[in-house]
Amino acid sequence: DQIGDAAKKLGDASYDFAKEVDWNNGVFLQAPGSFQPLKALKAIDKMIEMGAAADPELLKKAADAHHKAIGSISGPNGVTSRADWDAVNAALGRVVASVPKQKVMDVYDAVKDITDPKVPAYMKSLVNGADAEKAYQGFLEFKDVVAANQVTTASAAATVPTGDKIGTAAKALSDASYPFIKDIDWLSDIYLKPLPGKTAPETLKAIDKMIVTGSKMDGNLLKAAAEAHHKAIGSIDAKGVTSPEDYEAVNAALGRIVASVPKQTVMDVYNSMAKIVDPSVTNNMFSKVNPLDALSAAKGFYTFKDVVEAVQ
Ligand code: CLA
Ligand code: PID
Ligand code: PID
Ligand code: PID
Ligand code: PID
Ligand code: PID
Ligand code: PID
Repeated sequence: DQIGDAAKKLGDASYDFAKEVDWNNGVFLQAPGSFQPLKALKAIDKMIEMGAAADPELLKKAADAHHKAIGSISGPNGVTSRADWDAVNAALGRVVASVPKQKVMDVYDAVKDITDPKVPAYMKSLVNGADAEKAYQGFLEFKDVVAANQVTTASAAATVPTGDKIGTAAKALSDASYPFIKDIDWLSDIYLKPLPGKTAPETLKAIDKMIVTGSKMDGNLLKAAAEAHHKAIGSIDAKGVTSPEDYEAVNAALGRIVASVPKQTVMDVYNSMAKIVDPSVTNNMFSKVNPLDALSAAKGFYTFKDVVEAVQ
């Protein structure tokens, strides 16, 4: 297709740049400017809306391309192979083309809003500037091909199951865990702190398991889960906490996407996360909330998971 061909040209223009970026640099965990959680949540909300509008099959293929690319990483900078670099660009170009232009621009504008204008120049200073310029020229040509292949209307909303066992169980889980949700400091910057003692390549292994899981999930249910998060963001209070109803809808939606993949796939995520999250991190989270609320939430979760497993 045209986007695939254009991605090869983009690769010619951008792979030198890709090799010079230190993908393992911890700086990419930081906010790209001053820390503004509510504004950052707005930017993420725009990404969620774009993800919900994207073609689920193309999202799956993009996830597969990322998984494959992780498998061909070499060298200290963590760069993938030239062929996989091109394949990721092609897959993302197709995802972008599957949503109306305005949804893409909304992400761009919201990210710009939380990005200090000095950040791009700083990023450029870490690589060969001429190669960054060459990559950008390549991107500008690529985006014209994407625009020429872009849809003009958004896809239909997801179909949301009703009256199912997971929906009923989500009500009980949400009643048991909403007090815990209200105890959590959602606007803290602690969630952007590095995981103690873990390197980027180690962390990427766990993310890879999530990518593999996401690719196997039912596309309609994933879309529904993204829509539920978007709605929940719309009802947050000043402390970032969503309404009880929207929280319940998120739990139901996540229970359904978990049930749409084999148990072992879910356990692979859990086990890989357990390898990188030191118990001190979990204990620290626990120390900041009312312990009775956390225990009630945990009890609710362990009951909920049996319902999910029975449907899985
Ligand atoms: Mg989410 C999970 C935040 C968007 C899909 N997500 C999580 C949690 C964290 C979070 C609260 C990971 C850390 C953790 O396990 O804490 N997500 C979060 C934010 C946003 C977002 C702030 C921004 C909008 N997510 C989002 C989108 C999607 C997902 C758009 C795609 C549709 N997210 C997704 C999945 C999962 C998460 C599939 C998880 O599996 C993970 C999670 O919650 O695992 C348990 C603990 C969890 C909480 C504090 C909240 C849930 C409370 C439960 C139901 C009860 C509590 C149990 C117990 C006390 C703690 C967990 C025990 C542990 C051993 C499992
Ligand atoms: C400017 C001035 C003009 C010239 C110009 C110009 C530049 C415009 C630009 C630009 C626009 C632009 C856009 C970019 C957009 C990036 C979008 C990223 C989206 C990320 C998403 C993430 C996600 C997920 C995911 C799916 C999940 C939801 C999420 C489900 C269902 C200024 C040059 C034209 C770069 C969507 C993918 C996992 C949130 O206009 O004169 O330069 O760049 O998890 O959804 O699972
Ligand atoms: C524009 C203007 C509108 C019209 C429009 C428009 C276009 C927007 C577009 C577009 C946005 C867009 C984005 C693309 C992004 C591609 C990103 C590629 C990333 C590849 C990576 C590969 C890798 C790895 C990996 C992880 C490793 C690092 C690597 C570590 C820690 C402008 C059309 C709407 C194409 C990251 C995965 C293995 C490097 O908006 O008018 O057209 O395209 O090895 O991580 O090692
Ligand atoms: C300039 C002037 C214009 C021309 C121009 C120009 C240059 C702009 C540039 C540039 C922008 C730019 C951006 C770059 C962005 C790279 C982003 C990389 C992200 C990597 C991540 C990696 C990671 C992980 C991971 C998970 C870990 C955290 C991490 C935990 C909990 C100035 C040329 C356009 C290079 C996210 C995945 C392992 C961080 O605009 O005229 O030149 O470069 O380790 O999670 O640990
Ligand atoms: C233990 C001991 C027993 C008792 C027990 C026990 C506990 C087990 C547990 C537990 C398992 C468990 C699992 C959890 C799994 C969480 C999975 C999260 C997945 C996240 C994903 C993220 C993503 C995306 C997304 C889609 C994108 C890709 C991504 C596309 C196509 C120990 C109690 C049984 C919590 C998949 C969603 C946006 C990466 O066994 O005695 O306690 O918890 O962006 O894909 O866009
Ligand atoms: C288990 C054991 C196996 C069998 C199995 C199994 C089950 C795994 C499961 C499961 C995992 C799972 C995960 C669920 C997670 C739910 C998370 C809910 C999060 C809700 C949020 C709501 C909100 C917001 C929002 C953003 C705001 C904050 C809030 C900010 C900055 C165990 C079946 C495989 C259900 C985050 C979105 C508005 C609070 O593995 O043997 O069954 O379920 O307002 O952000 O303000
Ligand atoms: C313990 C002992 C057992 C019993 C038990 C127990 C407790 C475990 C616990 C607990 C785990 C736990 C986890 C919590 C996790 C909260 C996660 C919140 C994530 C929030 C995010 C928010 C954000 C943003 C956002 C984007 C911004 C950055 C942020 C930028 C660029 C010990 C009870 C089971 C509470 C990610 C989205 C706005 C950070 O196990 O016997 O009690 O709690 O602002 O992006 O700025």
